[in-house]
Amino acid sequence: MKIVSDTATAEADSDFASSLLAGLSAPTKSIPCRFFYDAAGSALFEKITQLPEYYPTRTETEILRARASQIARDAAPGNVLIEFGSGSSLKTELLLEKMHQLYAYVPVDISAAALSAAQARIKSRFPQLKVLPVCGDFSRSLALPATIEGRPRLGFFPGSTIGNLPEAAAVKLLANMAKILGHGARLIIGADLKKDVRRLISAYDDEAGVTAAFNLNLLKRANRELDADFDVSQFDHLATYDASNGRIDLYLVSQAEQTVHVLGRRFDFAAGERIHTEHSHKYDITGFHALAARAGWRPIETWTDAERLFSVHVLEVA
Ligand code: AVJ
Repeated sequence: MKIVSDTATAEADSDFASSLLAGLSAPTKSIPCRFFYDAAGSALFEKITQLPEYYPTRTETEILRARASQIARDAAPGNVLIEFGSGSSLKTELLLEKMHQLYAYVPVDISAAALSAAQARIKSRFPQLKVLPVCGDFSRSLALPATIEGRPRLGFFPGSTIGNLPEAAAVKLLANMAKILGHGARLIIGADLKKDVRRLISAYDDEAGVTAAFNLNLLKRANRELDADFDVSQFDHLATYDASNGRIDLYLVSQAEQTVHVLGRRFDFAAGERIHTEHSHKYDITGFHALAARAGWRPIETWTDAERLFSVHVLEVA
């Protein structure tokens, strides 16, 4: 596989160590949510997407299935589909099935392993399709393959992954995507919608405890990879809704006063003390359009499901 690489992957190994030490040293403890996705965490996330309470994946998939033909019809002939993050095979395949005019599919991911898995999957389903993987960090400057120069571009950023970012960072990422894709490009992006708080919280605190296991896996991962000694049974999963910021927050709550060691450093926890592990922002449609506009995107279309649980937007670089 030909991979356009940058320095980001080489830094990934020490990233968990330095981020965890920094996050646990701060007055308000936190661990960045990107560390959820080791092999165990990715498997747990797959299970989350199947949960009865977790509506986003199935709702977005339903919207894309209903709109795939329209998306294909609206796409310029000879265009290139550029997916930011390559983990969402089913949703991508729904588009690729209909986009017979596509010049190439360009999955962009920071993980070379995730990219080659995605490439193999897409190649076996669509043997004729040109797949041009790019290994790199799409929150930084990133070069697309030279062979797609001058071709119309359609970006794809499903999953409401944008919701992980606070407002300023979300604007920055969307602006960077506009820069990567270039003038006149379009972006199909999924954004979870505001709704009844109980419904929101149950999506992040399911009956079967899969989201709890997903959250607690951060501590297990630290034990596996960073010689940490978290007693995982002494931490609870907590999901709250912060109405003023319009977001779900995930925490790990220390059940007791305890001491933990990570890479030889000592961290003290008070009973009830929290480690913040994830933001998941929820939007209304006008709010999402305003956010996109600040990043240089003009809304073209917005689609939702009948229950208005989730939204998919088509944006164009203004
Ligand atoms: C992958 C960021 C969209 O925020 O809903 C699911 C991650 N965390 N359950 C989300 C997640 C807990 C998910 N995103």
